[in-house]
Amino acid sequence: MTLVCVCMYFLILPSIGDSQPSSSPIGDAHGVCSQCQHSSTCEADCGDPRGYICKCPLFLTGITCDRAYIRDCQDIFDIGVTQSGVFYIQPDDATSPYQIWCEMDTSIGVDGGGWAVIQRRFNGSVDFFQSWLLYKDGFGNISGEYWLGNEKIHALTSLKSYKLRIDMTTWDDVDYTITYDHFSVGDEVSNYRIAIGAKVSGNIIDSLGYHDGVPFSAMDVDNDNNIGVNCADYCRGGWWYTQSGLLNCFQSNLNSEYDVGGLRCEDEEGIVYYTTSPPSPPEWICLRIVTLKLKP
Ligand SMILES: [Ca+2]
Repeated sequence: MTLVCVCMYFLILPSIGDSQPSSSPIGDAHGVCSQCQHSSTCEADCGDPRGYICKCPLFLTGITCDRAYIRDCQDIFDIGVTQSGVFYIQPDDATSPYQIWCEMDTSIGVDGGGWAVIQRRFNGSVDFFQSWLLYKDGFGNISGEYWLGNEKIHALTSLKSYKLRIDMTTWDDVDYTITYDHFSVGDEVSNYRIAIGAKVSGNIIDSLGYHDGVPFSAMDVDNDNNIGVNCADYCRGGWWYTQSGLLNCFQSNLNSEYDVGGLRCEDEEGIVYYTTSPPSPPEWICLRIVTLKLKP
């Protein structure tokens, strides 16, 4: 009897949250290739009992490419990868691998390379006024604008202590940066409560510390302490909104709606970051580009 070994090559480019087995119409029809996961490629192999093998992308392993053996972008940087791009990682607390943009640019000095990007915005192509569930799972495009997802951020920051760096560019093309010595996000039971350390460097004041210890809120889940107002709905984003005294909802609102041209900046709408601390009168910058990234 002649063994006929028929498999199709295919490649699926997944979006955020992709953890389902890859599939192809022909593969599914014959039960072939159905176990290859993530963006692995199925290849005919008559020496394998399944008749095929899954060829894994970089850093994925297992016969179905179901897990990653790299935990964060620093691990990738440490083995000599210096090109920024999309990679699979799997922190210890993550149930499956996920994709993330690793920024390997060393031009920013001793801190360059090994940064795991958890949020990136630069052209307004992705709507950030989203539900709790989407903020939980993540949304957008890993090669473009995205929110990594609170579950994935929690898994990553449970691994070890991470620094947070925020890079910002205004509509007037002024660059700002700030680095904190610690950043972590709790689990869903804590409502993804944020913990922010101290500012260690940068050319702008700390306006994220105001949100330290605060649970996350989204358009459909109000965890802020502003009675009668859902800050996430009112301020058009998903963030660690809070109220302190007469201050309202935020000192930074980096997941708010993308305000092209900063036209609503005067009304503190759009992606906003305060440049003054209470009790000084509020002044703020409105942003065209913002990135949040983590490094051990
Ligand atoms: Ca409220």
